[in-house]
Amino acid sequence: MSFTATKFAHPPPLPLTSTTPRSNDKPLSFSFDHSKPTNPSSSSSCSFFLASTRKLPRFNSLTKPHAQRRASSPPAAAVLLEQTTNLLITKEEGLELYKDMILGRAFEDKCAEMYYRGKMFGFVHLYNGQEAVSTGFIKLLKKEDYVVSTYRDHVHALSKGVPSRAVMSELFGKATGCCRGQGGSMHMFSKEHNLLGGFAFIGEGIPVATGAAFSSKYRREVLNQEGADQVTLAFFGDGTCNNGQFFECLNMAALWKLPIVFVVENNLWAIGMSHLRATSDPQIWKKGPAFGMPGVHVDGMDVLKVREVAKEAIQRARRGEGPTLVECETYRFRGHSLADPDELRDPAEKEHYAGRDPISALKKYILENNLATEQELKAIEKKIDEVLEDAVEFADKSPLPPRSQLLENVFADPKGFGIGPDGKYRCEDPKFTEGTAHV
Ligand SMILES: Cc1ncc(C[n+]2csc(CCOP(=O)(O)OP(=O)(O)O)c2C)c(N)n1
Ligand SMILES: [Mg+2]
Repeated sequence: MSFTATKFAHPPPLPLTSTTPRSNDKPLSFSFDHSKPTNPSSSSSCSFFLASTRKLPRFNSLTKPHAQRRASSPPAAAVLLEQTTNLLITKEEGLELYKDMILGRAFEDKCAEMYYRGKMFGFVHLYNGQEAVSTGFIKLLKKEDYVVSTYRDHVHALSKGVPSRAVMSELFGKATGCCRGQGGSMHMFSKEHNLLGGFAFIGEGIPVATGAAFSSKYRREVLNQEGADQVTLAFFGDGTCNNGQFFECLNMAALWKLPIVFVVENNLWAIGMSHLRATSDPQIWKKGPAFGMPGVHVDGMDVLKVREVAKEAIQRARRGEGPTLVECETYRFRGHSLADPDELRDPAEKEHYAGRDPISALKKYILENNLATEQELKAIEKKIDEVLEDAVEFADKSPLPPRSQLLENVFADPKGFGIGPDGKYRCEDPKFTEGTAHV
């Protein structure tokens, strides 16, 4: 069986790509078959797909085992990747993945320590448990490619190459941070690394990512810039998939065949709301085919499987074949934010996923396949510890931003508000922070 997207009776004019085929002009290049999964990720996923231990008697169909639900539901346009017989990675690749995942995990642990020591303020959302997604996708990118994240963004920034020093300093609110201390935990940004944020409002980054993908396509096809083959990755959570911006952007991305991958990090929870309770059809990947793009489900606790799916989706985007929706089933090991006591999730569920720790799984794979020795892995861990000690020391010693920075990047014309007729920043007035200055 092959999936062919329905053709529009009257396709709307496409301003950019009159010479290139529409995404729905030919069948998608992925193969799919519901009855016979061909992808290792998908076949093994049946045993744990949406493996929340939460039981919701009101929604009987959700409490059925996944395989049963699958058999009874009408065939949807599931898109499974072609079988890859060889999942092996080279030693260099294995060590690169391991290093990145250890960096992500250790950075977040250090971050928690510093938060509780009072070194950073505001909400801080950690990524522990989800490392296979960031590493599996971002390590395949070129520097020119774009990444758009959410408030759970530290590790995406690190995987994209933003130095630990710059991320830690940003968390400390220091002038040496990647946003000069003005963004904080939820707004990591780096022009140099094409990290387009860090967004606190859920779903807010998806249109930004779609716009970035549109810009690459526009520069390549309209402005004839040959090098403009950037792929954009948009990361967001399961809860965010019930937000309208998600649907609008899937539509535009498929319509214009944009070079983007929508990466859903389905950790089964949106703060304290279970995904199974909040979503009419919890299988998010199905929304891809509904818009005429492939939708793929992958075990997000297995970096090699994520990488396999990511490779195809990224290459597909770079080849000009359009967007892909990838649902990575993952789990966050800590509360929603560091302010969350995490009392709502079932301990059995937490334990289930703790047993599937993506870092331990990669370590096992590396050792069992003799890609590296225990000592080599330990050396990486030690090196990362040193990098993080250095990052903390650097952040701690860095200066706070000057008060004059307070209103920068807030108004297009700072003279209208931030700078008075005397040429001085209003915020330099001591009364400014008391709220009594005349502005
Ligand atoms: C537009 C908007 N509405 C509500 C919120 C409050 N909020 C913060 S996080 C969150 C849950 C998001 O869950 P999910 O998308 O699954 O991401 P996760 O935190 O699990 O990574 C909500 C509703 C918000 N930040 N923005
Ligand atoms: Mg979530």
